[in-house]
Amino acid sequence: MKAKKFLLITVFSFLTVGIVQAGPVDRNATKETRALYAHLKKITRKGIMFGHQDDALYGVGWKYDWNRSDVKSVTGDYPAVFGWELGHLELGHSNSLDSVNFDTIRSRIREVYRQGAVNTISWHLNNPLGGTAWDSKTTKAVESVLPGGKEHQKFNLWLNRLANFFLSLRDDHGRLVPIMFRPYHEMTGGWFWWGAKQCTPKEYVALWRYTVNYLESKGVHNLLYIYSPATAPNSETYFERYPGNKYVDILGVDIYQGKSKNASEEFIRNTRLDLTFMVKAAKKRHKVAVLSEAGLYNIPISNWWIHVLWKAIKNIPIAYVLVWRNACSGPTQFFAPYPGQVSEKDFQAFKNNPKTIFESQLPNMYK
Ligand code: BMA
Repeated sequence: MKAKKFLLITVFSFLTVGIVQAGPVDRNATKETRALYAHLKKITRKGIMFGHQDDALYGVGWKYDWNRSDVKSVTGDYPAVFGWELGHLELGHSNSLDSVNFDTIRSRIREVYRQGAVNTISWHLNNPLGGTAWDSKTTKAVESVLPGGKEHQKFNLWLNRLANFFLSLRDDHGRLVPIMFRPYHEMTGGWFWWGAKQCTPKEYVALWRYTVNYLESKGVHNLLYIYSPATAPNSETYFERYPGNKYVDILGVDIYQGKSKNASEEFIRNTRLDLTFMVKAAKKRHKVAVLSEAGLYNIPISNWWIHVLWKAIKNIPIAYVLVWRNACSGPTQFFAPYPGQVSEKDFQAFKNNPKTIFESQLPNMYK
């Protein structure tokens, strides 16, 4: 009898630990956020979701039309993952650093959720010591926002604004919209004020943990946190600034194709290298791996989607790949094709690949 009881308790604790480990790091995450996390894990058996930054806001030659998207104009379907950017929200401005009104972003995020697709948010927040996210000459910015630092109070105000935005993302029933949040990205590079040349690993980890704890303390429970370094030569570099399994839900990486003669081969090699160790690490930690940003600037290679991108991710169980924005103004900058663009046909073939997932092919991600 005793032995039986012991066995039952052991099995039960084992199961509980398994369940706890498998859920989001925020133990109070909403039901829909938990469901999304479970689906992100499962979807890799079906294929890889396609994502596009700012897809529903503007594209090449247009902006703010409802129900318009360059990806949809080319393929007939929306991306499965929509990326958004919150830079300048921290300043209390009504427009983002890309001149998009935050109310517009909010309404599009709600619409994407209503349509059943997935939202992810990046944040190129200004340097607290002055200048933009790219103002990275100082090594004191991260230290300045941590407890005891001279910009700590200001930073709390910035985090309050961020928390309020996340808490304002609600569906028609008042339920919070789940978001994959990707703060302080590309920290292995040296171009942002939170980068590897700008702060110590200890400071970076403190910044990350402070942010997660702060948002949770404000009642924000609709986030999955993505850790997303820039291309890393190995797993040691990748994990050098890792905030820990209790603070990260998704392992991401940002990899762009460069301009060298063998850039396509290099892109395929680097991407497969990083994704392979990430997928292994994610499995061990009960987490998810994604290619959080990727792309070829202005896509001059007509068969890039099938011959380069697909080769870089094929047979690797990542939940999604997201390409960067198609800017409507300023110097031309696009990472997804638009009607007439040289890679249009190839992108249609990429869409028709049974292993890529666009919006209409998604299961219900929130149940
Ligand atoms: C960068 C560029 C910038 C933009 C920023 C945030 O990579 O696209 O033009 O302001 O992302 O969206």
